[in-house]
Amino acid sequence: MSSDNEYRLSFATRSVHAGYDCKANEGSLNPPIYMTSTFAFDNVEQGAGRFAGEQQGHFYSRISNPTQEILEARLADLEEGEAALATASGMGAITATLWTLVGPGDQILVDETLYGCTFSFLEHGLKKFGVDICYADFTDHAEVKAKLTDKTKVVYFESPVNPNMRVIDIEALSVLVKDFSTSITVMVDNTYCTPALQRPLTLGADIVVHSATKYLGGHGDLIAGAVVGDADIIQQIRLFGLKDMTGAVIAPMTVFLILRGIKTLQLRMERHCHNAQRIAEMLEQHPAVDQVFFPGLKNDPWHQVACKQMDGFGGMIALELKGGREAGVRMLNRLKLAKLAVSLGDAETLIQHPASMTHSVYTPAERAEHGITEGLVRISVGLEAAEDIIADLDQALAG
Ligand code: 3LM
Repeated sequence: MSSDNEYRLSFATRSVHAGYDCKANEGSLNPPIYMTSTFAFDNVEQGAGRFAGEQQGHFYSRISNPTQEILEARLADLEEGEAALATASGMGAITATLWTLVGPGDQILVDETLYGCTFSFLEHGLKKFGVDICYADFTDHAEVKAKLTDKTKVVYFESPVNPNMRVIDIEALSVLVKDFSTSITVMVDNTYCTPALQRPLTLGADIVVHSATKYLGGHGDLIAGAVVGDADIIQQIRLFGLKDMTGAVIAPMTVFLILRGIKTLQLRMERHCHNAQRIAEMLEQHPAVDQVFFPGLKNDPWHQVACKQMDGFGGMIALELKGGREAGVRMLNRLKLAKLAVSLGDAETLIQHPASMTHSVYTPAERAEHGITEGLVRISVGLEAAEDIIADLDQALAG
């Protein structure tokens, strides 16, 4: 079904149909998996034309592949962007994009808290190549404004932020940056929300990146990523960041699994949101819990911003126990149903300790500076019955 009908189909419908026409594929309800590295040309002229970008058509699967093309069309549609690029991992998406956008002497302004490997890529990777990495608290707009310079090429953040659940006002930030300079690219990591809950491009951002390993795939059985934005920049990322710099190419079978996952994205996100709300409310009342970080709670500092830009509060919760790190470790070691594991967005509830796991690439001093406390516990609320997750957390907290 075409996604550019004049009548705009709903998100749930587009999640099932966008980008794929079964009539063009022998009626096959699900897309064919093109397991091929290369594509045969009719003649030299055609091959040369494809290499030169003068003729449409695939020529090598490091650049494009028909199965991948379907996922890219679906993601572009759901994020309301012009084009998308699927990659081998979320880090593949982030690195391919940043390698394309910046060079020596440029500055990237980022929020003070980032997923651990994103921080590591900037701090231990791009910095080595002469890119200046500057941090600001993106919930403080005056600070962001003060740190923009004529060297700033990219403004980058996650919302909600992994792992501490701050929520950054995407629209206000984008306006602020564009007022300073329209040539700065605003890049948002939308992994925690997915387009089912938040569409940064409609709020003024230029590029969205994803770890598709998480909610988009949704079943914990793959590693993948994606970038969405204007067609010309996506083409640049495909032909440089992906083709030449990272080679982070997604496999056709992985693409198939993500397309399957996305069909149930909205349904799953509704359940994740519902479960997380109940669990956050339970934790808020629990005597062993010091603080719960979840934007769906009325007294969460980011509740209003979240109401403005998100269609649901998501499935991620962070908390701090009264006994700090020691109490957190004790609780994690007592879990029975929830799995002690990194990653997020799976059917299974996953709980982890950011300071020693996902954010362990930060030194303790860097964690303190970047707003990641040592006792923080992160929950990716799964699709199990909320009461069963609550019972497990209750027994673990009783220890
Ligand atoms: C994690 N996160 O448990 P991949 N952007 C965000 C992410 O959370 C992640 C990536 C990008 C986790 C992975 S930690 C070893 C496990 C907001 C990944 C990177 O390359 O697909 O893993 O995405 O928080």
